[in-house]
Amino acid sequence: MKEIIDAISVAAARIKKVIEFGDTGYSEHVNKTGDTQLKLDIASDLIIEEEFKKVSSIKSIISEEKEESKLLHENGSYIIGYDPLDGSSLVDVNLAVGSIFGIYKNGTEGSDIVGAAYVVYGPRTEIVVAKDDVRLYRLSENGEFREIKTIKLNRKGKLNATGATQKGWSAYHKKLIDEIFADGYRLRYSGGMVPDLHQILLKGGGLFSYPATTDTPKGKLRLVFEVFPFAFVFEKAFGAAIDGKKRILELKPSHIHDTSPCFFGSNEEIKRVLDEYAKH
Ligand code: P6P
Repeated sequence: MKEIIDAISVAAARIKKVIEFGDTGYSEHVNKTGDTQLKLDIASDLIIEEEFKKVSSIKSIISEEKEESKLLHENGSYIIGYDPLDGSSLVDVNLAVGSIFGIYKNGTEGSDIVGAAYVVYGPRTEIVVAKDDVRLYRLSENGEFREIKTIKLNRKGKLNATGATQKGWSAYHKKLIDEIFADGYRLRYSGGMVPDLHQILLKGGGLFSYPATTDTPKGKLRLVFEVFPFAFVFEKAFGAAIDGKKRILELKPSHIHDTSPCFFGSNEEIKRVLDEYAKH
């Protein structure tokens, strides 16, 4: 898997430059999920595909920006599901964005994931890699990614990242969120999944929620490219990830662009979600 992470590192350094100096305008294309693609989305996707084509262990790639899966190497062992530039619309207000990678074998169900990585393009460019544990790497002046530390979540945290339009929340979801804030948790939400989850991981824990809502009854975040990879990261960092009722990694998408309600966090906060959602 090292060769895949090395390819992600090369792609990340290239995408960083495109973000800093590239055209943040909209293309005339719309992706499978119905999002109008930014030129940055397309440029990032092309860079990642170029770098993955050099890795013979990658059998196929599934990108959020592509309609279908793409075969790269017939004899490869891994399938990579990725979101090349998540939250790209935040670039033009100069907020952090990210790339998300799920590394799968034999399929793209939750149980098929064997590794995950994400890149944060912020004041610094960092990569987090999850395999047996979760490690943070930072881009240094010489262009290399240097290992900084292993990431572990506390049993209980202090941050509450509350996704989705609040007027679409169920009454019990709003009750849960209000009770967590009443216990002194602080709101930390930028609208970028990668920096929002990265902050919870690095600040010791808390809860990120993107629930089912009246306008997104199946949630908004995509299982193969976003939710499974972060579920893998949080579980390897001694936290948890659920859809409100069960482990995210037990889910089996019927289509590569399927979405799910999702909750990522420290074990105590995830238990609060399970307890409240079990009543409904
Ligand atoms: P909302 C960005 O568009 C994204 O896909 C994720 O990065 C982020 O967590 C979510 O949508 C934000 O959605 O509805 O809270 O603005």
